[in-house]
Amino acid sequence: MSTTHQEPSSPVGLKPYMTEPQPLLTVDSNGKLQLNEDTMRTIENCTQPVVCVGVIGPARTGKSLLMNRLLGRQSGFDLGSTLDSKTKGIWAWLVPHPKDANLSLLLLDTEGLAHAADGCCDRENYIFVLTVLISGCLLYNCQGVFDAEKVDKLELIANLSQHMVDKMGSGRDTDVLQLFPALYIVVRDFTLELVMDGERCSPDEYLERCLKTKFGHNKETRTRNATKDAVKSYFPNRACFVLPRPTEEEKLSALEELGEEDLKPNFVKGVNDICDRIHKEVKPKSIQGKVFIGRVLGTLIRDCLKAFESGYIPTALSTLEALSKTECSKGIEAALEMYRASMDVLKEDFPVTEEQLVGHHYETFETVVKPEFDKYVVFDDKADGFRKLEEAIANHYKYLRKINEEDSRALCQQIVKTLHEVCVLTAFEENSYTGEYGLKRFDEDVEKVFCWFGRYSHKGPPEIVSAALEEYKTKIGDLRTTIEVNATEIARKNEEIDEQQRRAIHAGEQRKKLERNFDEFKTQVRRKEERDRRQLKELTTKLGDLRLQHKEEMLEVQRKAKWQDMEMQRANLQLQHSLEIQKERNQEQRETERNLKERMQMLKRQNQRLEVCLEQLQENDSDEDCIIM
Ligand SMILES: Nc1nc2c(ncn2[C@@H]2O[C@H](COP(=O)(O)OP(=O)(O)O)[C@@H](O)[C@H]2O)c(=O)[nH]1
Ligand SMILES: [Mg+2]
Repeated sequence: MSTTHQEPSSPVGLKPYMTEPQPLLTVDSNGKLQLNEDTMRTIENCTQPVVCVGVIGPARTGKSLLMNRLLGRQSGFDLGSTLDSKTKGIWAWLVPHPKDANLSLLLLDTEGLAHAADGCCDRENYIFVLTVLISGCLLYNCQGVFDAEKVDKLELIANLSQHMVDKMGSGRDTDVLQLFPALYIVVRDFTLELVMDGERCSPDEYLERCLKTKFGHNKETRTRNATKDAVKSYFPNRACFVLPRPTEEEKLSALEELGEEDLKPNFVKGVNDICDRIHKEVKPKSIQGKVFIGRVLGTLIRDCLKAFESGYIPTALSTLEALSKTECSKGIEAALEMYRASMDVLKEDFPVTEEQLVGHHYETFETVVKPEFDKYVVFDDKADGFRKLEEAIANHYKYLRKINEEDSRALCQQIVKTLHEVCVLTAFEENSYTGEYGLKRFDEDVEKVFCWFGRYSHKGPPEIVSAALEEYKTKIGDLRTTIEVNATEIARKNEEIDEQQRRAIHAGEQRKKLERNFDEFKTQVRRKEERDRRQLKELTTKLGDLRLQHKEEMLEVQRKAKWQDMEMQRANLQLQHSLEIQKERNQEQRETERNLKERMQMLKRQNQRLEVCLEQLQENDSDEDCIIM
C-alpha cells in the first residue's frame, strides 16, 4: 500500500493524536447518541486543518477494514465477523496526515446505514448528517455491484441531503453546497468487468452511467431519478472505486490477521488508489476561506448534537449559522483574550500616556485582534459579531483606561507625597517655615516639589498628572495660608516675647542691682557685725581680764585686809599682850618706873620699826615672800 502510517507524536501531557480509534458518538442503553468528551477534546485541541474522511454504508460490508487499510493497518477499527455489528455510533481516529505534515487526518467509522433492524432510524439519520457535515470525503461502502438497487439505497442519503439544503436561496447556497463532502462510492467484492457498450470503462464512468436519469413516468423511475439528481447536485465531486474480494472466502473471517501479502494484489492496489485519491484530492473543509481545524469540527459536532438532542436534524444552513454564531463567540473570546494578553504587556508599564495606550490599543486591534477574530468568524456580513467584538474590546479598553488613570493618579499622588515629605513636611515639622523668611522658604520648597515632580517620567495621562498637581496646589495652598497665619501669629507672639524678655532683662538688671546693693549692704553688715563681734570679744576679754584683775585685786585686797586684820589682830594681840605686858610692866613700871619709861621708849621704837615694815609691805603688795617674811 502507498500509505505509510506514522506513529503520532504525543508530547507528555498532551494527546494531539490518537494511538487507536476512540468512540466519538456512543449509543447508550436507550439507543441515544452520547458524545465522548475525551475524544472531543483531542479533536478540538487539534490546531491543524483536518482532512476528515467518513465511511457510511450497510453494515458488514468491510467499512472498518477499509478504514484500517487506509492507514496501512491490519487492525484498528473493530471488524465484525458476526451478524452483530461491532461499530456502534461513530468511532474516530485522529492521526497525522500521511502526506502533509501541516494537516491532520480524521477517520470516522460509522455503524452504517440500514443497520440491523433495531429501529434506529433517527440514529442513522443523525450519524449520516453528522458525518456529511464534518467530512471532506464521504466513502459510501457497498458490496457487489452499483446497480439500480444500490441507487435506491442512496435514497436515504438523497433525502437527507435534500433536507440539509432546505431553504435554498438564503444567500448561502454556495456555502451550503460547499459543506457537502466529496462522495467516493466504494463497491466491494466487485466481480464484474467494467464494460459499457462493449468498451472498457473507468469506475467513475461506470458511476456516472449509473447516475444517469432514465426516461419514465412511473413512480419508481421518478423516485430513482430524483435520488440520482439529488446525489449529482449535492455531491458534484464524486468518484467510484471497485475492489475485489480481499482474499479467499475462508480467510475473510480472519482478515485482521492477514498481512498485505495474504491479500489479493488487486484489492491492495484498489485500496492504494483510494488512498492516493484521498491524499491528493481531499482537502480540509473550509467555509468562506476559513479552514476547518479541530476546533471548528468540534463546534460543528456539538451544534449537531444539540439539534439531535432537541429531536431535529439540522440543515446545512442552520449548521452554518450555529457554527457562525458559536465561532463568532469563540472568536470574540479568543480575540479579546489576545487583546487582554497584548494590553497586559503594556499594563506592566502603567501608567502610560493616553497616546501610548491608544496607540497600543489600535496596533493590537489591527495586528492581533482582527486577525485572531478573522480566524474564527464566518458569515459576519452585517458585522454583528465584529461590533460585539468592538464593544467587548471597547469595554476592556475603558477598563484599562480607568486602571491606567487610577495607576497614574496613585503614582502622581505617591510622587507628590514623597516629594512633599522630603521637601516640605520635614522642614514644616522642624518649624522651618516660621519666622520672618518662613513663608519664602516654604514657597521655595514647594517650587522644588513641582520641579522634581516634573523630572519624573511615565506618570500617565497629562490631564491626570495636571489634576494631581492641582490637587496638591490646593492642599499646599491651605498649608500656605496656615503657615502665613502662623507666621503672623508667631511674629506677634515673638514681639510679645521680645517685649517680655526686654522687661525681664530690665527686671533682671534691676534685681541684680538690688542684689548687688543688698550684697554690699550684707557685706557691710557682716563686716560691722564682725567688727562689733571682735570689739565685743575684745571688750569681753578685757572685761574678763578686768574682772579677773579686779577679782585678784579684790582677793589681794581682801587677803591684804585679812592679813592686815590678822596683823592687826596679831598686833592687837601683841598690843594687848604688850598692853598686858605693859600693864604688868606698868605695874612693874610703876614698880620700875624708869625701866618702864625706857622700855616705853624702846617699844615706841619697835612700833615705829613695825610701821616702817608695814609700809614696806604695802609698797611690795605682790611680794608674798616678802610679806611672809
Ligand atoms: N466479502 C468481504 N468481506 C469483507 C471485506 N472486508 C471485510 N470483510 C469481512 O466482513 C466482516 C465485516 O467487516 P467490517 O469491516 O467489520 O464490516 P463493517 O461492518 O462494514 O465495518 C469481517 O469479517 C471482515 O473480515 C470485503 O471486502 N469482502
Ligand atoms: Mg464496522
